[in-house]
Amino acid sequence: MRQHTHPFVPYRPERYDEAEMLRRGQDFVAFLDRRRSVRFFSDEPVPRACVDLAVAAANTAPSGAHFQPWRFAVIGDAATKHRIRLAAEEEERVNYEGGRLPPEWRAALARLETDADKGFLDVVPWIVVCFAEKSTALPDGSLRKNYYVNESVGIACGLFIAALHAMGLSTLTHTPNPMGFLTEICGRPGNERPYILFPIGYAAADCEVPDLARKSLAQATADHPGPLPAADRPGPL
Ligand code: IYR
Repeated sequence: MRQHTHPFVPYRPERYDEAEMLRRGQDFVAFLDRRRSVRFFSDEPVPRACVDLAVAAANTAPSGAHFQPWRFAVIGDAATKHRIRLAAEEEERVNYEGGRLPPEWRAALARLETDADKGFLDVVPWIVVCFAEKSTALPDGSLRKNYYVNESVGIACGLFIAALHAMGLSTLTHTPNPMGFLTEICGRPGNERPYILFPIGYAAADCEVPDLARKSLAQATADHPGPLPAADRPGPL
């Protein structure tokens, strides 16, 4: 028996035979590979319970020191969604039309056909803003520093996105820049900073997405002993 200074409990994750491991892995990849970021949403209502389940999924993420430095603000009222849209568009107009996005960045975005119009923020039934807590206020009033905040919150957001996909819902990893306005609109304290804004809903019946390909497995893998074959070398984005 190991000696512990703190409570530990047994953990026995599922095991599968190798054929079953591969089958499950393939199914999971196929499921994730069907996900796309969406900018054309339906205004059809989505149960709040679905959003709550996505937050519950995010809340399973590993985190630095298990400090779980995330907060998901859930917004469903039309007036607040509209305030967010107006503030996001104001910033994005400076980006797209005011020259704040450098030419290289604009060129990288061209094939996504994004612009300063964020009308989807009015259309979606839900907006969720993930906030990252650099520090957390403890019940005794003191501030506890959090560790690996970006890594932890990034993983949580990945699980959040996957959970929405599992429920047949769509979202967009939206980062209106700068997004300090979300702190005020969502009424969050100063120790939290807006991390990602997620419009959430069903994809519109006539939704389209850019015709993009994912990197091949070889391009995504770094354990090749020699240089990648030319065909597998990452090309220009
Ligand atoms: N935040 C802007 C610009 C933008 C930046 C990247 I990098 C994208 O992948 C997409 C958009 C916007 O939301 O339009």
